[in-house]
Order: sequence, then structure tokens, then C-alpha cells
Amino acid sequence: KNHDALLIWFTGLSGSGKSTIANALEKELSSKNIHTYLLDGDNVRKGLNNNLSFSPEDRSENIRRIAEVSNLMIDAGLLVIASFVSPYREDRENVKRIVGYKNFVEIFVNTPIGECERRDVKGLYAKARAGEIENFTGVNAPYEAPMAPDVEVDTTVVSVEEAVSVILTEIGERIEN
Ligand code: GGZ
Repeated sequence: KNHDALLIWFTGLSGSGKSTIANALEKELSSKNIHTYLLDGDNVRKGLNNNLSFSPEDRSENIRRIAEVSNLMIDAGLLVIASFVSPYREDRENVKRIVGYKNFVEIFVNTPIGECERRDVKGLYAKARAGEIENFTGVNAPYEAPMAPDVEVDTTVVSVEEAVSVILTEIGERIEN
């Protein structure tokens, strides 16, 4: 099935629910016979970007490489979904430049940090609070919220299914060729 060249970019804190929604979205798109690829910390930071830390400079490089890889995948005809904290506005702006503004859809998973920290799926917030992790986003490193995301969801307010449905509505006509 055809679709516009598209990169669906999830940004938000660790534990905000980005990857959960991104995975559910991918499943939904696959069921519509749309060929997708999901990039996230698990498949990028362990391989291509395994030499990068969480310093501001390395995060910028992480995001830049992801944007370039996304661009190649878009050229290959895939609908790319990316799920990264991507805390710096300038880095996300750079992604838009690289893939082209019209190909970029920004999803801000704006779950309050209190909830992310309460979930603490990987115990990282506790470690960061204990001073065991430097540059942990939301604790001792900044998160610059998008000014005008295409979609904003708070997982304390909407379910995963509802979030996917809002995103599908947003990209609607772009996948209905
Ligand atoms: C933020 C960190 C950090 C620090 C390790 N700050 O919940 P997770 O575990 O699975 O998602 C987080 C992931 C963030 O990697 P990204 O590549 O998305 O970050 S960025 O876009 O900022 O480059 C978290 C884990 O890695 N993690 N240390 N210091 N998250």
C-alpha cells in the first residue's frame, strides 16, 4: 500500500509511554498493509549509536544519525516511526530539516514527570535521584517541550488505543493513497 514519505517522531520523557504507543501504532499500520519500521533506543543505541553517551553533544549526534537513517528508509518507501527522548528543540528542528518539513509529524507524549517517575519501569529515576546517573532527562538534564507538536497526548488522560486513534486521524489522508 502506498503512503506519503513520512517520519512519525515521538518525543517525551523516559517512561512517558512513547514506545508503547509507537509499538501499538506500528501494529495498527501493519494491519493496514503499510510497511513500517520502528526506530527506538533498543535498536539504535545498541548498534549504530553504541558509541554515544547522554551528554548534550552525543544526544545531538544520536538524533542526527537517526534522522539520516530515517531519510534513507523513507527513500526506500517505508513509513518510519521513531521513539526517542530527543529533549532538545534544536535537535528536533534539525530532524525536520533533514527529512523535510512536510514529511515530519511530531508526537509529544506529555505525561507528567511525577507519573513517569512513579512508573519507573527500569528503576532509572530512582538511580538518577540517588545521583547514580548523570544527565538524566527531567532530573538533572533538561527536557524542552515542543512548542507546536502535531499531536500531544498525556497517558494519564488517554489510553494507548485512544492515542493511536488520534495519531491515525492526524496522518489520515497521508496513508490513504
Ligand atoms: C535519559 C536515559 C539516560 C539519561 C539511559 N537520560 O526509558 P528508557 O531508558 O528505555 O528510555 C531512555 C533511553 C533514552 O535514549 P534516547 O536515545 O531516546 O535519548 S536521547 O533522544 O535523548 O538521545 C532511558 C535510557 O535511554 N537512558 N540514560 N541520562 N534517558
